[in-house]
Amino acid sequence: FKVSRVETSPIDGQKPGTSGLRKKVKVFKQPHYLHNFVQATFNALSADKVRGATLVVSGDGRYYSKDAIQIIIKMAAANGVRGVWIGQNGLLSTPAVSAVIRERVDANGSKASGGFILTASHNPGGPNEDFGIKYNMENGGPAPEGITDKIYENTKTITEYFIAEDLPDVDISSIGVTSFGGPEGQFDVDVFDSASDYVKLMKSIFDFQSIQKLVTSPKFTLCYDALHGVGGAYANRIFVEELGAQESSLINCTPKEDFGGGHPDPNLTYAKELVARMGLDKSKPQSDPPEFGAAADGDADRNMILGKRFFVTPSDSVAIIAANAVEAIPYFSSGLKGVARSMPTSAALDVVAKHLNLKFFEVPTGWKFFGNLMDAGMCSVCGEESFGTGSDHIREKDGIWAVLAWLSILAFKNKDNLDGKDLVTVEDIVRQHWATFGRHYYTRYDYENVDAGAAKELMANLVKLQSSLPDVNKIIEGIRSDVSEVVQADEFEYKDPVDGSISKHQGIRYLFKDGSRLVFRLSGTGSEGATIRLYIEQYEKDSSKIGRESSEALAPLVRTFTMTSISFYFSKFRGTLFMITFFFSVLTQVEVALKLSKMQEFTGRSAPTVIT
Ligand code: VG1
Ligand code: CO
Repeated sequence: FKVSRVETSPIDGQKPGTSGLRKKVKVFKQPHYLHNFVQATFNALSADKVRGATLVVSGDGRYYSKDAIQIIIKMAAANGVRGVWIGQNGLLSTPAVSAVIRERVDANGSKASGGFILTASHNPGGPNEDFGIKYNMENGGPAPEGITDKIYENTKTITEYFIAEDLPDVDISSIGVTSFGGPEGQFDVDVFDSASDYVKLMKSIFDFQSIQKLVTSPKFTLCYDALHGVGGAYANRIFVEELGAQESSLINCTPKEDFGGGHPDPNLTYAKELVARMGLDKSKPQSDPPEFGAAADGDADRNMILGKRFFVTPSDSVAIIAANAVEAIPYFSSGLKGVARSMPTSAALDVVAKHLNLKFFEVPTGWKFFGNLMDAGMCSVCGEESFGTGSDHIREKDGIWAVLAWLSILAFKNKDNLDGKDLVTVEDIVRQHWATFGRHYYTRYDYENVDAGAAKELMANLVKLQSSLPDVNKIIEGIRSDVSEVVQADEFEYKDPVDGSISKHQGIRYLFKDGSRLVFRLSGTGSEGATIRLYIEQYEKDSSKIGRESSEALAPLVRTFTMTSISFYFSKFRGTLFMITFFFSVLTQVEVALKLSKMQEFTGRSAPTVIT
């Protein structure tokens, strides 16, 4: 092949967000759009990570992935890359990319020095929906801010890119190596099985035999919902072939370019079919729901964990995994090096860390901040409130890992119960955890696609308020007198303990004397307008009060809702038991938060778009 130099000019708005560049497919299809970003990435890396290097390119299989893969192959060839590895049909989950970068060695003995992940994660896919791209480094983790800033700078000054226009499209549907000759020698495209490296890694972490005993026990049933994302490419191999689950345990496990028209986000709003099967939808009563349920997002790095008629909050999930890891998961048998959570995630993990005397870190939102801690051997288990959980086995959050972690805990707690005694259920495990460590009531309100200018003003106003705590407390007292006092209010700033780098403006915090927190953040993963996230948390140690509904417990921070919001929720969520439960929580509103932030004044919204 020949190398063509193509003249181009900068395109606005190519700033990578929390997890890469995410835009509508239509935006990505504009001339030079993807090309500029890929070349800007190559130019941001040191030359040895490009020339002569091996790169992974794959993703969740969403619409436009196949075209993007062919473009990136041609650009990699033209930029002197030696080999590109592609998961069959372009499919690799985000955690599998991380695993492949870290673990895979090809027939020439080469390892990858990084990779492009093609996904917009939990955002819908299809011609009118989202596409995304991000670069992961040699450690298998997302590029740190130093690199993503450089990529963005490059997109603002780019004048040219390189591409092997005459390189034929490579058949990525069949496994095998295709070689081409270029000006700098041989160039290989290696199409390999999407699952085998990942499955091998999982088998080295967990005790598959004991999980299999649980899964095949007649007393135990499970349901896994991949929401038509790439998780489906792993679910059959792991849950059915390796662990002996019935095929009927898997739903929506065929990866689709448009996720079947759905929203591949594993929460109680979007994972409808699973939520119904687990007996959490009152309009569809189930006589005997499965013992265990889980769902994944488009790229299978997120997870939702459910028990029979029971929801496990992601903040609790990571705390419970950390509390049980050493006993239940062989990979951790010699102890945890430390644990970490993102700032808006509830402090359930903090309490476990304290009890177990573990190193603990609070980092900004986004997985890239955990990577440095893990590389330095300071952190084993970490998680985010946004349904992300993982460990230092890779450098991404890992949806299937989280499911296997929960199955390991269930298998361990039930090792003597499989014939005879009653099973210890998911709900039992969570309630026991609350009884030991206390409970963090938690909820998140998202205001999606609001006017970007208004969102900025709202945030600026909250920051301005922070200059005087007495004033803040006066305002809050005017809103409600039964809320405890704000003792600290700031914008979260993080100094990386490993490399000393500083990340500013990572969310606005209001910390109350009784341990409650209100956090406000702007999302960095949306593709249109702005999304304001409001996180509300309250800690309860009194064991007589840990069994309440979130709504009841959060009441001092909340109040009666306006009629418009009530009818909104009623029409949107009518029918599900969970939503009925939440209906009570929305009958009360996050009054302090909303009045303090002047949410409705700034955004014109009387209700959030999604509650998790
Ligand atoms: C969201 C979540 C964050 C997560 C990120 C990427 O970011 O809040 O916790 O790490 O998505 O997850 P933001 O900036 O929109 O709040 V994924 O599964 O979309 O890669
Ligand atoms: Co994701």
